[in-house]
Amino acid sequence: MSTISSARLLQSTFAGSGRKAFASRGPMSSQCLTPLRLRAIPRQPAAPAGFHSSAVRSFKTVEEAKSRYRSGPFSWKAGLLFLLSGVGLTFYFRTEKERMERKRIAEMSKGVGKPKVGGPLNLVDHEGKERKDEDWRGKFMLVYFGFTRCPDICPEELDKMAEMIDLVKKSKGNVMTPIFITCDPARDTPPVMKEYLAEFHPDIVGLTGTYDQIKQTCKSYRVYFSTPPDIKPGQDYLVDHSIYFYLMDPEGDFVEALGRQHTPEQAAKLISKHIGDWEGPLKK
Ligand SMILES: [Cu+2]
Repeated sequence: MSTISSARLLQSTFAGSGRKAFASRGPMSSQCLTPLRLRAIPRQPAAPAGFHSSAVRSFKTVEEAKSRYRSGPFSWKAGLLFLLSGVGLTFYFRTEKERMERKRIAEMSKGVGKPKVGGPLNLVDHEGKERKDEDWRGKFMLVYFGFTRCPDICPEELDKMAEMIDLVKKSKGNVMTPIFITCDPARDTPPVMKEYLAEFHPDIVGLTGTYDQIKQTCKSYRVYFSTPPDIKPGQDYLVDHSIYFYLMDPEGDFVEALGRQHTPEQAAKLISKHIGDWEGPLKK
């Protein structure tokens, strides 16, 4: 009689204290469960070996298993995904903003009535050949104004230009013609230009012309031009010029002026991006 009542008391204790009591059952209760387990065994092999059953078994308590399932959707994987998509979106919007800004700059001079930079060229190259800007249609042009007797700025800028040419070629191929236009046509004849430019890069095309042709070209590119006309042989004079690389698109329209604030790497990157934005035909 006393054994039955104590067993009943034990049962009710289990019922009242819930799962924790269930988990911390002593040797007595495991004895009670034995027949049940034996009955369950034949059904076990039907499940894929070590899949669901082992996963459930690895949790020490039901509570722990439940909390593990609950924390599932907010695991480190979900956190990482959230973070990555955030970074991705930020990157996308930044790239898109940059692209729109480049496009705005590139299209500024394309519109009707907008101030034009650049225009028709009608000059002579360093080989003595007559050249027009149409000769380079289908390619970007990188135009620089200077003079061969320039003591420091031009050599420095032409070294930079050479670096830019190689970097752009490496990333986009041979799609850009670098051009050096002299502001000192009296002294910079084709042979002088040829010899001078060979020191910097074989791709650079040197352009010269008459005083009026050069003056007109500088005016159309908005380059400050101070060279006096009618220079007598041996006369000293000052040549001044703006220090910009003018990027022109394959239709001959001005894209952007790159100044001294850009390193060759930064300039090449910007040029390559403009080339990447270009949707029209491009000569390789
Ligand atoms: Cu110079």
